[in-house]
Amino acid sequence: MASINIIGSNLPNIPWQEKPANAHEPMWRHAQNPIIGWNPTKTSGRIFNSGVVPYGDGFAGVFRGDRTCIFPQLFFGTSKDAIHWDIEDDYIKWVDEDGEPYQPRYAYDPRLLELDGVYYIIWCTDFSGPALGLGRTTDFKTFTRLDNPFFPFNRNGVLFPRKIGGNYVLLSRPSDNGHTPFGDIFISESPDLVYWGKHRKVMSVSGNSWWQSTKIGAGPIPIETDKGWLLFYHGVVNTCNGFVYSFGAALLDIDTPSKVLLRGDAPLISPQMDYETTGFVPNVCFPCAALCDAATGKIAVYYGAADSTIAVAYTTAGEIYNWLLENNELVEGDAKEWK
Ligand code: BMA
Repeated sequence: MASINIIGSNLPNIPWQEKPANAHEPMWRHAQNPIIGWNPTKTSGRIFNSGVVPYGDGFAGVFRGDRTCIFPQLFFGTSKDAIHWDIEDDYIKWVDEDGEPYQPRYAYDPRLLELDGVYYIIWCTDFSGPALGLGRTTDFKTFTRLDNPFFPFNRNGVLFPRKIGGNYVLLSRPSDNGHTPFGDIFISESPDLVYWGKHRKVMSVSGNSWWQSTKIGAGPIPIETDKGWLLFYHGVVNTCNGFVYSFGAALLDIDTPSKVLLRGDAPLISPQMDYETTGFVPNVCFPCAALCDAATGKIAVYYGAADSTIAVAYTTAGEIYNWLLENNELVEGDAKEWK
């Protein structure tokens, strides 16, 4: 087994279940999935694609909640064990930097991270069509919305958890105004979270591994390791019956993350459990968050299942790294820097 180490904090209270003795795959599901089921709050029929972080002596989350009218907003929640969540009934009310109300018309698929003592949230918002929304909080009480980083259309904004080469770095997927039958992962840099540039392409869809042949998008915040940035990302195939969302993994260069070092040819999790194949949108496994423990290499990935519930899957950095080494399928061009 080749070794790999997570660079970051220890998280001894990470939710965890050991790999089942009969499991062959590098990732295994939480046995009591989904951890957040249907109708979890008074105002949200479905909570799914969401962000979680360690916070205080427990955990905090920013959740995508589709309200009974379906229009999604973001909701705040807390947990002692990152499995059982207490989610507020009322959605997050955003203010601008002057403290004036600045509410997105809709908000979905949040990613949440801590960077230099500030919690950032990036989501898909309405900016004359789907675009990236960006906000921050230090206490999960006041949520300040910043200027939209990009013009429409764009989804799946994912910030790196530290500056690289002095700049903030963001993955995203330019899209269209609808359900987007295309999509590659791009990267951009900013000195101040306001002005963005140095755009590069990171990864393209694959013509060979069909699970990721229609579109791909970054998932949880990339995990720093001594071998590179570990990225979980979703991949989509268009079938006779519509899109199927799975997720896999790649390893990006630590100093130049537009370079792909390894990319798995197969999905790690693909819809097969009832809660993944049946729901509001069937056949969707959509990861938006991961918790990891540097001391042990344990990783818990949070994913939305069938746009209806939240599920968790477990792995370790070592499992994924060795699987990537054995199942590496760099798509033509991925290994170079696309300028
Ligand atoms: C994408 C996003 C996700 C959703 C997925 C499957 O375009 O809207 O929120 O999980 O479609 O419906």
